[in-house]
Amino acid sequence: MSDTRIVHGTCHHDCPDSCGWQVTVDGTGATAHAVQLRGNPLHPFSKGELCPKVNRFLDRVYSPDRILRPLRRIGAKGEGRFEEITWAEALTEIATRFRSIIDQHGAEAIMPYVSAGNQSLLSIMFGDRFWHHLGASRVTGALCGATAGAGAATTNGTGKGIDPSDLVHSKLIILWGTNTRLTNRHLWPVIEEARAAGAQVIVIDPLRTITAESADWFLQPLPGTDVALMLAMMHVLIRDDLVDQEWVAAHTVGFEDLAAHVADWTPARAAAATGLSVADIERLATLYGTIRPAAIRTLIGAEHHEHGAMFFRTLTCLPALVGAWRDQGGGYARSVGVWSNDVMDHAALTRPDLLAGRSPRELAMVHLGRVLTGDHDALHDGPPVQAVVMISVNAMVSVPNTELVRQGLLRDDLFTVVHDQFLTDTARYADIVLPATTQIEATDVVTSWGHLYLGWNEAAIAPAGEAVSNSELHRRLAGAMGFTEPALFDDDLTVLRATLPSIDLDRLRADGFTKVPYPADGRPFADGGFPTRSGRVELRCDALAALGQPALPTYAAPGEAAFAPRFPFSLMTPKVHTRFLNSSYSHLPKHGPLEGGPYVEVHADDADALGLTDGASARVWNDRGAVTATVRIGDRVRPGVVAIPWGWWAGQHAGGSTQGPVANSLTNDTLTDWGGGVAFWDTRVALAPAPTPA
Ligand SMILES: Nc1nc2c(c(=O)[nH]1)N[C@H]1C(S)=C(S)[C@@H](COP(=O)(O)OP(=O)(O)OC[C@H]3O[C@@H](n4cnc5c(=O)[nH]c(N)nc54)[C@H](O)[C@@H]3O)O[C@H]1N2
Ligand SMILES: Nc1nc2c(c(=O)[nH]1)N[C@H]1C(S)=C(S)[C@@H](COP(=O)(O)OP(=O)(O)OC[C@H]3O[C@@H](n4cnc5c(=O)[nH]c(N)nc54)[C@H](O)[C@@H]3O)O[C@H]1N2
Ligand code: SF4
Ligand SMILES: [Mo]
Repeated sequence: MSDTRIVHGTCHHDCPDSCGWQVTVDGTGATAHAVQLRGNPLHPFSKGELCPKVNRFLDRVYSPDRILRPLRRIGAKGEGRFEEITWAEALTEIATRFRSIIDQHGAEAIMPYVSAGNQSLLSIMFGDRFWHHLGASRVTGALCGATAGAGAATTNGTGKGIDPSDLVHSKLIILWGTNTRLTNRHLWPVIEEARAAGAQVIVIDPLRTITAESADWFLQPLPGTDVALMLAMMHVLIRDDLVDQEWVAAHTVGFEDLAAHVADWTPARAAAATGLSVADIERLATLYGTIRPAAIRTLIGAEHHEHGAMFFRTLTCLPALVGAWRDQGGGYARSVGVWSNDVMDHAALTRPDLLAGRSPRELAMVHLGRVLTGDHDALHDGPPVQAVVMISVNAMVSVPNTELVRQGLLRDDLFTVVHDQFLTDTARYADIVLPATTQIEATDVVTSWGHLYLGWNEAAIAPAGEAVSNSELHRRLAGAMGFTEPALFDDDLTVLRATLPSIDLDRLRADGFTKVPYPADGRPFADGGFPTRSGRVELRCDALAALGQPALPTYAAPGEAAFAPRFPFSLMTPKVHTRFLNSSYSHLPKHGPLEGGPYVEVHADDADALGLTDGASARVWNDRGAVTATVRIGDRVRPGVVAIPWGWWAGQHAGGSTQGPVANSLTNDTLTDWGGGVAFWDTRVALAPAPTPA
């Protein structure tokens, strides 16, 4: 039909694949209706395929549960009773509360809390302008990625690594703490292609994931012990003369110190720490020292530990020792989002100059619960947080130590605003809920962390109801506050032009994607050139002293291990479900119900010892909280380790209360060693058969 159009877009989810899509739209203007959304076959990475989450994206867009108008709470916090109000009323109420908080406590008593529910540029960062101008507390660190980047940057001076698509050239691929087939599915064909050409694929993960099941070889260390494994690999590489001495001499510092340091890291010592066999450790090191090109692929999972940065700091020493960077398809491949920084003017987007010389207090993103409950250390002795504005985050499902967050959100004197598409577990605690657009309702640009293409996202339909994009939200907040600073009101295209000065936006808009600069020979560090202080790979990094960290890669057990006598099991809370993306989708009818329901996976030996049977109910608890879940006996976990897949909302758990606990009610909110991430997966629990309900 003549008024059917195809509109190009890019998936906004916090997912490395940043797939290109095409929306088929009937009609124009306010009545335009999206009738189909499918992969863009021309997209160089996703090649026309989406995933089981986003294949049903239009069900999300047109869900009867979308929030379409601003809401004001009329019930108790958490209860979920709201009345619809106008935008004018909502904005007036927010501005009035903000002004009175600023008068009494200063602007630092206001905390913006923004995560990557939409990782498009404007969505995630334009708002910084408003918060800077307001002088609100700044939020540091992240639930995701900050620790991995910071750890790698210690060794290499940058988070930059090789283009994952170049794994097609590798002969050895180590998937270390990444579940490629689930979390990065469009990379899997690349790995299969390498394998068809003779590559070996090794997976190292405490969980037997679907990726582990597809590997040539699977190694299952105990959670959080990989640094010991890496140190023993170094020991073997040095002992057996498998080090690329020429490359090491030219492009690293500290080799002699490292060699002395790992001299007593024998495979036997690492075997005791990791639960792996000496033979496996020897074999892994030998394969890594003898096969070229050798790539280590990792993403985020392994950063979620107290010593998460040390994992990445140590891991990035390995490619240097064997000179893996020499080869296309050799080296370290993690987030390539850093390459798009080369075309981005970050300051033009976020405008730190709007701080006007002020330096507002910094609050750790990870410590949301501690901050909201008035912990003085977490508040850095500054004013209590009196208002929190949550954007693109479902904190009551995604943030560690959820019960502490709940305590905070229940505070009568806390003013909470949530901007989302749905009445999430978090939105239930809001005083004001504001409706957010979906990705097909707003124009933006997406940088990818799994490939080298920037993606254009054109609005395909008008916003549903009175929903607004994140950028429009911040323009409205600025208006309501009576601000006159022009930068707070810039329109989307103006901001995108300033942010991507070297990119031809008209061309990007027409094509849908464009590649960011990357060395043509695929060997970014073949001849060194690392942006560290020494200009070399820092096997010894003296700058770490300033962070209270050892200069050489060092293994330490997590603090939580001290609880082992009371809480004998190590708890993993992984992404497992193919139909979920983080906290999103579990509440939708074609997603949650098809994934079965929350469960706890237990090894048969432990289940026997505890009297747990498959399909029965178990209570899992620690000092932070308790969760009841169905027992699944299986071999995905080692004895001593249990796993509760994450992403379910409270109401989907036993008991069905929307204010009940979730997996993160149990998790550890300790900050990572550096980088400001979370030790989700250094969590100890106990479990027992659940009492049968009366
Ligand atoms: N136990 C445990 N916890 C974890 C993890 C784990 O593995 N285990 N993983 C962690 C990781 S890696 C991450 S990234 C976080 C993710 O945690 P979250 O950031 O909470 O996750 P998402 O579900 O991606 O997105 C959050 C919300 O953003 C909303 N949203 C989507 N688009 C927009 C938009 O354009 N505007 C607005 N305002 N809202 C929008 C969605 O509706 C959704 O409710 O969770 C972390 N938490
Ligand atoms: N289907 C689906 N895809 C997703 C997401 C989703 O929720 N669902 N989330 C998206 C997001 S936000 C992100 S950040 C990425 C994450 O992508 P990945 O990092 O690949 O995924 P994770 O499942 O968080 O972690 C990967 C693996 O790390 C392992 N791991 C944990 N601790 C350790 C350890 O100590 N040592 C080792 N060796 N491994 C460890 C976990 O068991 C897990 O299998 O995925 C994205 N893609
Ligand atoms: S969630 Fe990931 S795999 Fe699915 S469409 Fe979006 S970018 Fe692609
Ligand atoms: Mo993430």
